[in-house]
Amino acid sequence: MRRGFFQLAVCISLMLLSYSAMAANFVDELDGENPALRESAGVCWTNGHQGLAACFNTTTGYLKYASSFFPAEGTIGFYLKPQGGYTIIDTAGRKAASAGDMAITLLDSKQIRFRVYNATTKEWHKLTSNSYLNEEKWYYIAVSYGSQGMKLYINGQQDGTFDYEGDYKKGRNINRNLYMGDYALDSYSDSILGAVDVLKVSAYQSDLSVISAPLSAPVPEPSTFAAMGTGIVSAFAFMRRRRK
Ligand SMILES: [Ca+2]
Repeated sequence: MRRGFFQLAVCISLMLLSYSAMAANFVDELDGENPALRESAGVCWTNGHQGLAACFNTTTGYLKYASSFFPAEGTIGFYLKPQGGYTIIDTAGRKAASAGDMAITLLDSKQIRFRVYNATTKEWHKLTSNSYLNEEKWYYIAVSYGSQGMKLYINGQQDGTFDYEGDYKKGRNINRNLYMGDYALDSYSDSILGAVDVLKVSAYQSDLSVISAPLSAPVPEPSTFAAMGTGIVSAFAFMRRRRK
């Protein structure tokens, strides 16, 4: 009896420990200007997935986060309502890549591409979504990177095919700032167009608390119920896949 209680206590402690280890270590709700958190230029604010969202209606708008927000390995997630443009997140800028720099972009085909640069082979490791996104619809995008390799998730489901996988190299430039929208330091203006909401960053790879964000939206729109249904179906599909 006492031994059983002890085992239960150990079990609960381990669960709590693993839960705290899974917690995302940085969340930006993107509910408006916040100079203490990040710099902003040319960004508008609109009704978001949760509260407000950052909107990008020119190719020069950006939000800039200090390099401390960009872990050497981990998971990054955010809601995206895509309309066009190119750069969603960039740490290097065009033609200035070095080890570990990464970018998340929206292709003309409305596929998501996640790239990490290998300075040894001078190649970008490119992982491109098999899903094609629709405009005016919210998606939850997450990427994981580090020693376990690169992974891409759309609405909680792993997605993507490598155009070039090669020898993935862990690590990054410690001093790289993280830009959302246009990378302001290069000579290109190529921000995504559309809206981004709730940026989550975790120093843990494949962090479930970042990958499996709920799709339910508090914004009362008829399409919300369809999105919730899709989210629930996705969650079940995800759980079924996890069990295998
Ligand atoms: Ca928000």
